[in-house]
Amino acid sequence: MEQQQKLSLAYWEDHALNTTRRQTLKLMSSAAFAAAGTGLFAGIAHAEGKRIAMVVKNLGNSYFDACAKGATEAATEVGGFEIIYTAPTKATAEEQIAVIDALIAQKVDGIIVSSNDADALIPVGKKAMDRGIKVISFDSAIGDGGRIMHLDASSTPLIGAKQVQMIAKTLGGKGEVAILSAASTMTNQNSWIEAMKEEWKKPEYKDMPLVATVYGDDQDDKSYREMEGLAKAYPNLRGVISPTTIGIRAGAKAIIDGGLIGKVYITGLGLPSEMKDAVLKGACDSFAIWNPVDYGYASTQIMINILNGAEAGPGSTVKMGRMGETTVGENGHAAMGEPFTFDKTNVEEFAKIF
Ligand code: RAM
Repeated sequence: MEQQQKLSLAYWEDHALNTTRRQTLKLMSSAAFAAAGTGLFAGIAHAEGKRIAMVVKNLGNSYFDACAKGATEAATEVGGFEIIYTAPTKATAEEQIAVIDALIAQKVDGIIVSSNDADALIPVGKKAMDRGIKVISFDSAIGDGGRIMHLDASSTPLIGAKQVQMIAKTLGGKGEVAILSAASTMTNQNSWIEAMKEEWKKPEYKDMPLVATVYGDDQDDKSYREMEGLAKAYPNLRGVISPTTIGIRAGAKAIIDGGLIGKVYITGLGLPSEMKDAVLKGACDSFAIWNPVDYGYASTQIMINILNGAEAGPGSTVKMGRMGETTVGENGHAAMGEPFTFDKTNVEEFAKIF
């Protein structure tokens, strides 16, 4: 069985920013976590059970593999539900719609989606719901009308502001900064970038201009090349914010390979297991993320409750199992918790976990 441990609150007060009780990471043992594997896999099957599909942006992303691990944990905990973890090979709306269409044909009971395009997925989400399939989104939202509700990992203004604050701290508030995002259609990255720009309006960032925003499409090779391109196009570049686990790890590698350590620093949203080397080598001073296992778990608990008859429209309070409960706002969005910050004081410890 998976072994779970809770870090003490005191630890987090010492090592993480914005710690609250709700934020305390529920940690999985490294062995249990490794079992998530990569790519497509199905969770625990229950012959008589209901089927919940988790459709993520693309395959081969350890962040989503961790979310799927949490989904399986929730299904196992409750019993009577099977998780189908699936995604297109490329993070495009077109391929994702084809995956969802196939799930509709298979008459699954529920679909949890991290969307590659908020608007493009509304019709297929609606089609699924018209056929009695419950649809929610998590991570990257489907627009209104294409899902019952959306679970954000955390508050969007907080995630955006935190990333600007991290790079400002590293650079002492001075120097050119660029954003290396995922795909230009992705709802979550776009709303975080908007929130970053809000934070950026504050006078303390006047000597830290945003010079460019580029897109690596959540592909390692494209993100790496975009980082190389930024360094060439902006010789005075000092910082990069990458609000994607794929972008930040590829960008950090390009900084290391390009001999840019000490000249250009990257921050953003990353997995400790993928960012450990970059932090220890000095390409990244600090970065943030929530626990993706908890996130997949919380989303699946919500779906299970919906399948069991719970309301999840604006104004309702939805239950997330061991993650507590959250309230759905007028826009159909609810949030799970708050992100954690990692740096050289804690990255090695958490790299063993996710
Ligand atoms: C990547 C994906 C995902 C995002 C994380 C932070 O894995 O783009 O949607 O939430 O980064």
